[in-house]
Amino acid sequence: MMGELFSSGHTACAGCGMTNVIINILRAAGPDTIISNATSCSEIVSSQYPCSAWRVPYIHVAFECSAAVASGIEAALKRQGKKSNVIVIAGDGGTFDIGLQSLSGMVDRGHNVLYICYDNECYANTGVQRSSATPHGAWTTTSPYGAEMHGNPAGKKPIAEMMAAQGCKYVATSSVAYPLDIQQKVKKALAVEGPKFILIHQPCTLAWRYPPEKTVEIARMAIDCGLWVLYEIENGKLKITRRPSFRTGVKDYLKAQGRFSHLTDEEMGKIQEKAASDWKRFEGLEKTTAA
Ligand SMILES: Cc1ncc(C[n+]2csc(CCOP(=O)(O)OP(=O)(O)O)c2C)c(N)n1
Repeated sequence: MMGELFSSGHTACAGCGMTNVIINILRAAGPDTIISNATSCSEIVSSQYPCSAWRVPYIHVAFECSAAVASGIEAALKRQGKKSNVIVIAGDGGTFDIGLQSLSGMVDRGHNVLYICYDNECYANTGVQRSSATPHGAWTTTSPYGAEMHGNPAGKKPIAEMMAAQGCKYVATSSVAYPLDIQQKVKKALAVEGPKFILIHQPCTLAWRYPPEKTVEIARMAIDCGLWVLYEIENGKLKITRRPSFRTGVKDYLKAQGRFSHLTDEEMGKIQEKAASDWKRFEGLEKTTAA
């Protein structure tokens, strides 16, 4: 018995959610899978020469080309008459920012590849810089707080909706808090022919500044307060896959993390308002696209 396809012995931080994300991706995908992995925490902790935590074929590629390399792998397999799951795993920096053009090219050419971004809302591996996935108001080393700035002045890029708009056959959001949700969505995506995209929320103990044992709790809070919405978009139809109870307030979620500790009540109130209007928008999209 080999155990997990992503082995223990990697060098991730205590409490890192990303390794659980990968374990659950591979539980769903199985051994007939080829991984193209962008430079990120997931690569640094899993493939330090001469060791590897990967028990499936794996290639580490430059930050900006994970989707381009996966496209080439898929095209080569097709030419040889072979079929394996081809999956990209990349962080938010490698997806929302630096790998965006190669991801968009992959979707444009219609490759049969599943692109998965684990979203820890910053460039974690290089010491916590802001990415275009960093939420509004969050501290990072490049969005500090002081006289000039009060955390990240921008908001999150709507990458999943952008991928749906560009024509991905299957788009979903998921979270490290719900391993079966990850597995179901990965299985569903792999059954669809063409480009597909999954965005998985993954709290980072180091960057978000909370105790390592709280990763799953924080991830659940994000969903329950409405700041992280779980949904699928298939053939242009959006379906919310988990409805929050709203027993957690946005303020509870923000106050549980050091990266938001500088926010005033007024700033937190604005984030609450934005969460409420986003939730309304998703509910509206669910109704109108189902029609
Ligand atoms: C073109 C390029 N720019 C910058 C870097 C330096 N770099 C390596 S990993 C990394 C951070 C990756 O962030 P993200 O994709 O969000 O993944 P995470 O580290 O959070 O897992 C950076 C900036 C690089 N390797 N290549």
